[in-house]
Amino acid sequence: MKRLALFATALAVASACADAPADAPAPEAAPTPQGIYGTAPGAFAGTPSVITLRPAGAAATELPPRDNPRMDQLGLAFSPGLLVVRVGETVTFTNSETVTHNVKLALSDNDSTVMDAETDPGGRVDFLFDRENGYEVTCDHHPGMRAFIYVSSAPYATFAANNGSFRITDVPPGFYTLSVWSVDPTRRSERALDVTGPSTEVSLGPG
Ligand SMILES: [Cu+2]
Repeated sequence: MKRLALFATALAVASACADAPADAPAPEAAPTPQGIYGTAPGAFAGTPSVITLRPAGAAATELPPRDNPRMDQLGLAFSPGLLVVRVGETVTFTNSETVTHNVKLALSDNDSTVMDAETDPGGRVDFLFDRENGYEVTCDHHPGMRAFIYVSSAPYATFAANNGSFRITDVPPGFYTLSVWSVDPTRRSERALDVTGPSTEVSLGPG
């Protein structure tokens, strides 16, 4: 009798293993990204898309003041190579090496030059950005030196990765307008976005 009972128990266990995968530990799921994330059109001519988010409606978002953003010239390169600036901010361009550089700022949309200044070794030049747009940054002396600045009036703005993926964090729930800006005007778009929780996925198309 005892042997039979043992056998029955073993059978029950075997069958439980075979048809009850719910007991097996679930494979490790990737954590859901926090914030607003997704894909936008990829980089165009080497410049990634810019994603901006502004509250829909009249309520303006107060942005805390911050120190002037800075872009340095070092090692025959601009650093950082991509910079987001708020409308009304002044950017300080510095030259941290022993060769003379130049900072030329041109509006991305029509290539008009808004600043063209020499930066001596150890020197600096400031520029106040009062107009929302993309700006090509180059140095007359070194054609390989390039950077890009996007000036935004939105409280949230970020460059996407070259493949278009992006993420914006710390966005309170509410109604927003999400915009994609690209050097290529045909890739620009705008859509309404209702943020209801800590994680919102958005597909803005390959463009
Ligand atoms: Cu230079």
